[in-house]
Amino acid sequence: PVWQLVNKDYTDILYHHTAEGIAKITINRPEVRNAFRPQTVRELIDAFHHAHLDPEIGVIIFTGAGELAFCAGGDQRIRGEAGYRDESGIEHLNVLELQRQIRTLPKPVIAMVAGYAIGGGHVLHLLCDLTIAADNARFGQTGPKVGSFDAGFGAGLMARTIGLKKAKEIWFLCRQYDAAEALAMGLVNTVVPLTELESETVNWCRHMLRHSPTALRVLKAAFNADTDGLAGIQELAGNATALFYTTAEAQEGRNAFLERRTPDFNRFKRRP
Ligand code: 1HA
Repeated sequence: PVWQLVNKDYTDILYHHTAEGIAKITINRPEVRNAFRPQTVRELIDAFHHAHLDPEIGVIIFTGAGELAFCAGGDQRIRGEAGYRDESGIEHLNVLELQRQIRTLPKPVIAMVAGYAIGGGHVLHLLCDLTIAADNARFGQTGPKVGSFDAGFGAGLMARTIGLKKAKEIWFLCRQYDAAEALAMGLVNTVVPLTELESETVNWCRHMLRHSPTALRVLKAAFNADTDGLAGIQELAGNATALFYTTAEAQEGRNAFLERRTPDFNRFKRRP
C-alpha cells in the first residue's frame, strides 16, 4: 500500500493512511522499545480520535516502529510516585484513557506486533480487536517484577481472552511467551514471518473493508456490551439511536417539533 504521512506535529508517534481507508498509528520511540510517556499517549489519543472521526477510514492498524518491539509499556525513567511524569511535572496514568478509546471506537483496530509487547504495551495489544504477530514477537507482563499492575482490562480482559488459569500464570510469573505459544493460547489471531507482517495485516484490513461498516460497528459494540455494564449497553444503544435517526419515523418527530405541529406517527406500522 501507499502510506501517506498525515500529521507532522507528532514527536512520539507517526500517523499514516491509505486511499483505500486504512489508518496506521505507530509508536515511534524505538530507542526505548517504544515505551510510552504521557506525551506519547496524548498523541496516540489524538491520532485514534482522528481515525475515529475520518469517514474515509474503515480500519486502524496499531504498531511500533522497528522490528524489535510493539511497545515495552510505561517509560520507567519518568515514573514518579503516582504515575508517569509529563514535561510540567504532572504524573499520569493516561494510558487507561487510551485503552478505553481503543475498546470503544467503532472501527476495527488491529495490533501489528513485531518483537516485544510487554507490560503496559502488552495490555495495549490485548485491547485491540485483532492481533497479527510476527514470528519474532514476544509477549508478557512485568508488573509484579517492576512494582506495577493493571487490575482493570489488563487482568479482566486477559482472563476473558485466554482463560483464568493462563491469565493468572502470565501475571503471577511474569514470563515471556513466543508467538507460537501466544497463538496456542488464543492471545493472537495469527503468526506470520516478520517479512510478511505488514502485507498480511493489510490483507486482513482489506478483507474487513469489503464488509458492511455498520455490521462491524454494531458487532464491536456487542462484544463489549455484557462486560461493560451500563456503559456497554450505552455503546450498543447509541448504534440503535443512530440507525433510528435515519428513519422517516424518527424524522417525523424532529420535523413536527421544528414545524410547531403535533407529530403524526400513525403511518408507521408496529412491526412484530
Ligand atoms: O503497569 C502499567 C500500568 C498499570 C496501570 C496503569 C497504567 C500503567 C502504565 C504502564 C504500566 C507498565 O507498563 S509497567 C511495565 C513497564 N515495562 C516493563 O517492565 C518492560 C521493561 N523492558 C524490558 O523488560 C526489556 O527492555 C524488553 C523485554 C522490552 C526488551 O529487552 P531487550 O531487547 O533486552 O532490550 P533492553 O536492553 O532491555 O532495552 C533497550 C533499551 O530500551 C534500554 O535502554 P538503553 O540501555 O539502550 O539506554 C532500555 O532501558 C530501554 N527500555 C526498554 N523498556 C523500557 C525502556 N526504557 C524505559 N522504560 C521501558 N519500559
